[in-house]
Amino acid sequence: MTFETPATRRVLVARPRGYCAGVDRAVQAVEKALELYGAPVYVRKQIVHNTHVVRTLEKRGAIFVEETEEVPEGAIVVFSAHGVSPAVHREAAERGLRTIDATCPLVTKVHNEARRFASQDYDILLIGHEGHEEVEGTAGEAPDHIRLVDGLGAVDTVEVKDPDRLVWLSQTTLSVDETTETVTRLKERFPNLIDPPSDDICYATQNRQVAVKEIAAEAQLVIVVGSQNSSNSKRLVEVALDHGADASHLVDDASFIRDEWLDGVTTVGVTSGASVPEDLVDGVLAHLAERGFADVEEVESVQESVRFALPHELRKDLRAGV
Ligand code: 0O3
Ligand code: SF4
Repeated sequence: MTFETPATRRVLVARPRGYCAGVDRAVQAVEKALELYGAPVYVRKQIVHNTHVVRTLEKRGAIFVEETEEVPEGAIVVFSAHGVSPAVHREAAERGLRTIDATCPLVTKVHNEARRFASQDYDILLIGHEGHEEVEGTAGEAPDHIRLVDGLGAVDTVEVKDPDRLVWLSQTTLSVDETTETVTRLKERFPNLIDPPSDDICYATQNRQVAVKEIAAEAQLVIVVGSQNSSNSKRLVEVALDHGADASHLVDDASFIRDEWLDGVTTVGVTSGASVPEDLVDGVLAHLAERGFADVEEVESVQESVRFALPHELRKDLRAGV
């Protein structure tokens, strides 16, 4: 097959993109656990929402399960980056499992906020997606106090105990703009609603959205690398479409790119979600280069330097040379 290659065909790659500090830590936690204790290491739910990451870890000996009851008594289980409710910790303890908690520290921060506000008898409006693991984990910290607000549509229907003792919190991977709008509408309905002490939408989510806005303004097509169940990756597609891209698609890897998407396109934007290994982006760039998009420019909008230490359970055993 031959492809038309006008000199103007170019690719703008967003930076920052790909792995955030919480994902890096969680994936490393499984890798280190496999090195330290040997296979199998059980992981409750996908460690991060990326099919390639899960497949790669499976090949190394990780076994992914839905619930802790599937883990043999006494075995090691890693909790995913999205966090778990206290009930899951209790179940694991009852079964005598050895746990490694790979919950991102920025998700743990939201759990702590939920517990604190609940202990002060606030009702908590948790903005997030129903059924998402992070929302289930956070809601499990204070089930009697948390009311889920899944998008703008829920603003008018959510019920609260006391509208004057009300705070909002959110999932870490939402659209910043959409959440701002949801909060504005919630405040119209509940004027005494208070804000969380700090942003719950994390630095990585925010930065990837800022970066994709920049490339979307100049690209007709924005390709977002990420899996279909990755909330933050899906938000990047929406943000790209809202900020100038004519089309945007979420792809697990280069094999999902359809040639017709490139028809008439001169500038393609490329970015990736926080759970996406960089080699998948490299594959997309190679695929585009074969189709005449060899002029690649990286557009950096924010510099990132956040790093998190490995879960303490692992650090202890690494220090002891287990
Ligand atoms: O929460 P989301 O579906 O975006 O999850 P991913 O794709 O695994 O990305 C990492 C985010 C996370 C672990 C929770 O903030
Ligand atoms: Fe943590 Fe944010 Fe990454 Fe989620 S997206 S794992 S909250 S750094």
